[in-house]
Amino acid sequence: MTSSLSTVPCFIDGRDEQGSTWFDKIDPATGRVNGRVCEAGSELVERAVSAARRSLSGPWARTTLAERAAMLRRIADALEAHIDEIVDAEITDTGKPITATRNVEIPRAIANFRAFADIALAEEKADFYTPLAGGGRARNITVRAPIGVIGVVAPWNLPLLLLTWKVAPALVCGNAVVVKPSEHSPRTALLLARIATQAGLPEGVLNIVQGHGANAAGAHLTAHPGVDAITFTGETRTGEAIMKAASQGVRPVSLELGGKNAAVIFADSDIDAAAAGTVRSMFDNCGQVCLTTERILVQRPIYERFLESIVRHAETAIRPGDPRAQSTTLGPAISAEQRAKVLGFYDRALAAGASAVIGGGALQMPKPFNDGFWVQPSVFTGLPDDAEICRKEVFGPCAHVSPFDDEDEAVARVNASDYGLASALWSGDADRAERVARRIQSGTVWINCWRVRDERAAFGGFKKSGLGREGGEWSLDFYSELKTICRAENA
Ligand code: NAD
Ligand code: 6OD
Repeated sequence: MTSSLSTVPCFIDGRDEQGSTWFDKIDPATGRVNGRVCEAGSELVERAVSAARRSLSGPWARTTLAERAAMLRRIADALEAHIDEIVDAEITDTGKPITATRNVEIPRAIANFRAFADIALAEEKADFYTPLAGGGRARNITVRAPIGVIGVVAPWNLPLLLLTWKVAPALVCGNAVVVKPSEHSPRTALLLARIATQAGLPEGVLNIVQGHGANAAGAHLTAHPGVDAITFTGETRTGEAIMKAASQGVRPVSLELGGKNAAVIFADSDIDAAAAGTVRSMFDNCGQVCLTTERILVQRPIYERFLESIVRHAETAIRPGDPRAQSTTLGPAISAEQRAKVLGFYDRALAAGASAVIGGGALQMPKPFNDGFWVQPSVFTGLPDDAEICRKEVFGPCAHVSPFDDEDEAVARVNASDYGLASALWSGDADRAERVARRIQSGTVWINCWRVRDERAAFGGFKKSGLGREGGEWSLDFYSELKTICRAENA
């Protein structure tokens, strides 16, 4: 496959499509332009939605579940055959370190296709008989029907992983899809569509419209009446706009939104393991994971020891550098705006009286990375829970640490948030950890671990962290309509 990815077109009806408007793509690691991306206007979005609609009366509409599951497996195999190119494209867009991208993120993005093939095939269908008054019986079977055209609006932080998490279940349910990747991470979506088409996915079943969100490609797609359901991952404020758009035509919407995730470290925990896990949960992907820990509550007797352990682990874990070097563990923020946003939080926290235990500012890098969007991983202490940095999502590599005294206080403080996406509890007492986990208002609670993910588990958020659940059968529920077929049979 030739991929001149210095220009990134849309992909519609089985082929690359170029519009007349383009924007520059900036390499976050260097701050330099590294490509041009097509900005889809309403006309290209219209063509993509029409192509998706047409594909639903072609061969794709006649596929069986087993055939679609086999198609997903072929796509996974084909992606694997192109993994180096995909990894390179993801790094070119985001500046992520190669080790995590090559060993975790892209393999997990590919695994989504196999996982949802398995999940859909394993599902039991309801099949039962109803006795009829005049004798005989009726057989009821409940089957899944595709919804139609699914609009997927995706973020930049885990571009291919979060995109295939939606595209794979949508396809296995028999839908056609139009994806709007983030303007910051257009390349791997294009590669996915090209590779899936080469692997045999019929034309028009998977379309990519590139471009921006508000008043642009994202808004055109979500407003388009030919889109039957919308699934979105991104900021809570954008989620509100998407929900408004979905209300036109009363269309189903799934929202995976922001978080202000807490870690609670009990005095009976393994301090070293808790500190190592918490450092990872703060700084992986430069803190740009919706599940990132941004609030840490430490039980008072171990507060100082835990802070010391965090500093020790951070010293060895944080290795900023060339994203393509095997030793690098920290990449840049995604954009100049994101860096400015993160540094603004740091500055206001320090001005409000916070102490920076580590970091607290911009990260100066040597050439050729000196103009990239680097920030220091940072740990703050000393502020009350109503301080901005303890309440608002930063989406950067930082957290605020404070002490707590007992279980009730920890639960109340974790739950006193507008968000409820994920939490992590660290404790040596399994009963206590599970008791606390049940009281915490978040979609996922990890105990003595962080971001252990299984595609079969329900995933989503309480409160402003989202609407609905995806993962396992919950994804199938969103991407299909349940239909009961009831047939009378003679006695
Ligand atoms: P974002 O909301 O700025 O953008 C996400 C996508 O929405 C992009 O493709 C963007 O172009 C598009 N968009 C923006 N405005 C739009 C509009 N008015 N109409 C249609 N589309 C629009 O989010 P982001 O900055 O890309 O991602 C970071 C945010 O996403 C953080 O808040 C993070 O917590 C959240 N996130 C949540 C999850 C989750 O699973 N809950 C996962 C990843 C990221
Ligand atoms: O790891 C995953 O499967 C997942 N859905 C992560 C979401 C991260 C949000 O940024």
